[in-house]
Amino acid sequence: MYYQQDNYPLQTKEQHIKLVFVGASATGKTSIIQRFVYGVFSELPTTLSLALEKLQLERNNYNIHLQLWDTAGQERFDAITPTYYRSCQAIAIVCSGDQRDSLAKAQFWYHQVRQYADENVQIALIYNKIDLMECELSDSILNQLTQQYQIPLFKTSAKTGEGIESTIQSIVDSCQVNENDSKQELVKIQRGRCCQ
Ligand SMILES: Nc1nc2c(ncn2[C@@H]2O[C@H](COP(=O)(O)OP(=O)(O)OP(=O)(O)O)[C@@H](O)[C@H]2O)c(=O)[nH]1
Ligand SMILES: [Mg+2]
Repeated sequence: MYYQQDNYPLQTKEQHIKLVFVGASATGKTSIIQRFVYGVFSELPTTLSLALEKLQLERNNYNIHLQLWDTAGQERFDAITPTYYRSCQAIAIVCSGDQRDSLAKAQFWYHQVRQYADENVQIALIYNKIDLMECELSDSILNQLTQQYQIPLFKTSAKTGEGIESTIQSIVDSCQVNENDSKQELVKIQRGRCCQ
């Protein structure tokens, strides 16, 4: 419960946000989520089934129940992934400079999301591994794609943490019902994890 200065209880609104991460294998989906939720970066096995992180976030008068759905990027799982789009508010499509085909794969995911997800779903492109010196994907190619699809582009490094909080914060913002609320830092107050 949150109180205003005059001690009248402030009405807290609840919001549920399901954010699904898709993208080619080894672009860093799991690493981004682990960095955001636990603040760590470590070598992880490839994802072979859906992993789900649950967080409760406090933001202004909102109690946000955020679910981060981590999908398997290997092609053999491509047919399963759309089943996770059901009732999701946002989808983050991840690509990275060291995965040569990951932008083409991002285009594939974009069209699949448009086909299977709710038409109001928020879609974002995340370009991960910006700490790497050699990047296969130029800014102009990335901007061209995001302009064409009219989706925002975020740049992150799960390794250094750069852009991780602000990216997820922006995606959560885009799902917020009341756009007039002033911005505050997300405060993580609860965590939970499960797998399927
Ligand atoms: N340099 C660098 N390496 C990263 C970064 N993010 C992830 N990696 C590495 O990239 C590899 C793949 O990372 P994952 O997070 O497992 O990738 P994923 O997209 O979840 O892959 P799948 O589970 O197979 O779909 C691992 O070796 C990570 O350590 C980053 O920001 N910078
Ligand atoms: Mg993974």
